[in-house]
Amino acid sequence: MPTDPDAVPHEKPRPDEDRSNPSRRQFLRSAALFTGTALALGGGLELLTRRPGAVSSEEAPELARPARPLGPYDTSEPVTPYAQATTYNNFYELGVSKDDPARNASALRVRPWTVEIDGEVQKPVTVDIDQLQSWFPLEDRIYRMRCVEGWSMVMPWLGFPLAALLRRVQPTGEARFVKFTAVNDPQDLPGQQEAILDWPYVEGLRLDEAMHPLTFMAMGLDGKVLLPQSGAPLRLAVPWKYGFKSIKSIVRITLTASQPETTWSRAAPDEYGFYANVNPAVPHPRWSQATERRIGELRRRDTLPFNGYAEQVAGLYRGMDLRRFY
Ligand SMILES: Nc1nc2c(c(=O)[nH]1)N[C@H]1C(S)=C(S)[C@@H](COP(=O)(O)O)O[C@H]1N2
Ligand SMILES: [Mo]
Repeated sequence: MPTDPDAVPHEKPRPDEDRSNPSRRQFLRSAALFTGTALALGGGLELLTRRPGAVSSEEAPELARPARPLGPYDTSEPVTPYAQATTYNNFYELGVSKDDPARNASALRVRPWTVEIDGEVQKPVTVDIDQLQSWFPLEDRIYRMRCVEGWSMVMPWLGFPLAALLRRVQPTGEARFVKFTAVNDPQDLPGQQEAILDWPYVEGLRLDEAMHPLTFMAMGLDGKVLLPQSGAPLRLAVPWKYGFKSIKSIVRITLTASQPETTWSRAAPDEYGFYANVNPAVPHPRWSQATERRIGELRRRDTLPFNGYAEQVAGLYRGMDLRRFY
């Protein structure tokens, strides 16, 4: 058993990567300049959209927003430095090493981008990402993020509650779950040229989890438009669940009557369940979940039930055996 889960990726063994083609594509992409456009947002905010793949972390466009006091859902813990949050990532479509997603970022084309919302809804829609963003004022949320590998961060997201989007499309009486599908572009995404996982990456939530006010759709981080490695242009942030639930680069949201299959529970059903609520009392089969290392810190700290959000979310699971529904 590994002594430092941080050092052990949570996937099974993988084939060697062929980096020759991806790096050539990356070079060609980076060479192409992207013209910026400004667009007005509801709530009087202004967002500068450029293709984030074409900019370095330091130059990511700022999302102007008013300074504000901490809200009821924010942690007051120190935020993980942006340089670390954008260079230490899990995003297997862009490679399996922690620094692969940043290095291969330009392989992800984030415009044009459409999101399809379908299934058990009265108003299905396929919408351009910039239009989708204009529907909702951007909010800040400073959330803890705990990866099942045993490391954690504090992420200052910008985005909107998933509930606002779901209300807009009006779930039918049959809707019980929400399925999310990530980008599928094996031509361009180096990780999708490998059989690391079944592509595209899919995730799911129960409808009441999806409607919870903590469940957030992020489009920005630390005042800037999301970089590809963070899941641009649209990702989920569910702070009381292990990080793999927070699917990146979403292209489709489908409301369903039955529980959807999810990528990690399909890959290793004994290791990853559908719920994946952070639970220090239930070890992963190959390592303990009792403690974690906050990125930027040396000493490990205790992991909290529901990642510290028990007060807000434990009620969703009343009467459920959380060892069985892991
Ligand atoms: N599409 C997609 N989403 C994904 C992943 C992935 O490989 N592909 N990795 C997940 C895992 S395991 C974690 S811990 C978080 C990491 O988010 P971060 O890199 O922004 O910290 O993204 C999650 N979302
Ligand atoms: Mo993770």
